[in-house]
Amino acid sequence: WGEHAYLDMCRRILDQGAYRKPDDEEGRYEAFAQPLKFDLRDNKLPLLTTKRMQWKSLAVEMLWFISGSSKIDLLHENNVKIWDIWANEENDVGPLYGYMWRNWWVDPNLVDVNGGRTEIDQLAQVMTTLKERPEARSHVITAWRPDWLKAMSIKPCHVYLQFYRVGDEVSLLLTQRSCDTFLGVPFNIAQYSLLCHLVAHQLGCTAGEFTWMGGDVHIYENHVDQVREQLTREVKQPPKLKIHRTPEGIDGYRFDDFEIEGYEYAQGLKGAISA
Ligand code: UFP
Repeated sequence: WGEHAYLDMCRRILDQGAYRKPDDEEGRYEAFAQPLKFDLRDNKLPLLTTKRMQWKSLAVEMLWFISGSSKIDLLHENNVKIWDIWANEENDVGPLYGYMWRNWWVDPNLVDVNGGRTEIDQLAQVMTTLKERPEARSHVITAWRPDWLKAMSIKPCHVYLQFYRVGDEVSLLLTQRSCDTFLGVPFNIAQYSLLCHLVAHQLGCTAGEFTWMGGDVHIYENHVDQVREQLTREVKQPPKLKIHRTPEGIDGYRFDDFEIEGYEYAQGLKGAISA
């Protein structure tokens, strides 16, 4: 469980992982199908403590996913630049992630649907079913769309979300197909845990557990020194998330509604992106 399990996974990949070095790509150590679990109860938020996490960037990116926009203006309004390299001159990164969650549409030329283009807001549907039929086994959001991959600036990494509600507790499972263990994964774990907290908060519930399932889980060769350094550091208790306002809907949260309490972190560790 928790950060210890994340660090154990890193150690396993470095010590026992398969080494691969495709032409023109960074070499990496890999493992396949790795699960990790994080306890979100009592408002815990799994920001890693063995290095400083970029809380604002990861939270704002999640708010942008929730907004359903393919344009990165919301990121810019909050001074977050992480998507700039993927955007075109109109600030558009294509129909991926949040756009897929909120604006999935069926092309009548491809699928026989009555009444032409049918739009599906997967996130709104999940909010409704979690409220009205908590025991349903289909609180699912998918971001993998084989027929649209060409229109996306990158292939979505987080492809499958499933919520689960028992009583007033909401849990989340994320399946991530491709996982940069040092840079991407800690970021993704924290931001999808935030999503679980927000969905629970909207429903008047609390968050239970976040389960992360990594598919192709890799540590790039140019991150190995940083990971080895991180493995020597002491793990602290995760911080807590406070949400100061309950907006009308899941779209209504803003970054300044959130506060992180008791975040004890070690020095930040930098690494080059090898996407
Ligand atoms: N990656 C992550 N998390 C993300 C994201 C990308 O770990 O949120 F957007 C990493 C995974 C992989 C690379 O190392 O970026 C994507 O490359 P590919 O599409 O070839 O799998």
